Amino acid sequence: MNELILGTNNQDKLREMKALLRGSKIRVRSLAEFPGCPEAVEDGRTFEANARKKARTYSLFTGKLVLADDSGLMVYALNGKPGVYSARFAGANCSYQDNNRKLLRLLKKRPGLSRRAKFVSCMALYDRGKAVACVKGECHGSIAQMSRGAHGFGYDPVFIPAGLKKTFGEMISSAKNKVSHRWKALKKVKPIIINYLA
Ligand code: ITT
Repeated sequence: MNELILGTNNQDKLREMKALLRGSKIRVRSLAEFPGCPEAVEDGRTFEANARKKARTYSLFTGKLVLADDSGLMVYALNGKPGVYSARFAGANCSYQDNNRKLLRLLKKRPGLSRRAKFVSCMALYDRGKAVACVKGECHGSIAQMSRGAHGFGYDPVFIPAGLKKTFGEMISSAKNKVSHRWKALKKVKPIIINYLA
């Protein structure tokens, strides 16, 4: 029973969540081990609504304890966009690169302070359709003038965490995982998972 299903279809997020849970006694499984699992429709207006929807859908289907993450980038000068639309900012089926290009274009010629942004990760923990917990982690920073680095995924090559000079794309995964929004959310939810499974 000591197992947790990571409720994401995004392989990059899955890799990070697995790395962040390494060393704990929790037995981690992925959605890929549950063929036929329906994909949750992300139509919520907040990260929390979407995270809860994913966790509820996947925990009902698997009959297990599920941790789902809904995350994205919020740029202050763009009134919080791309926000919950982070994955499809440049349109349906767009690539990470398309999203980054669109973002850099929208912020073109904007000086330092108006490039402030934050990454948000909202994690919902549900057991067989019932809510157990919902937590949020944030990482503040700014948008670089151009894409830099090939590590990570998504908006990592254009995001510089506050107090640092490199983009997440220029940092190895262990360095990103020490300051990221996902790490902050997992730090909050990990003791809850351990306690729940005990
Ligand atoms: P699931 O719903 O199956 O988990 P998804 O990719 O649709 O997969 P989200 O709706 O939460 O997940 O969208 C997250 C998007 O936000 C992701 O595709 C990236 O573009 C961006 N994002 C989130 N966390 C990020 C991170 O740590 N680094 C870079 N980009 C990130």
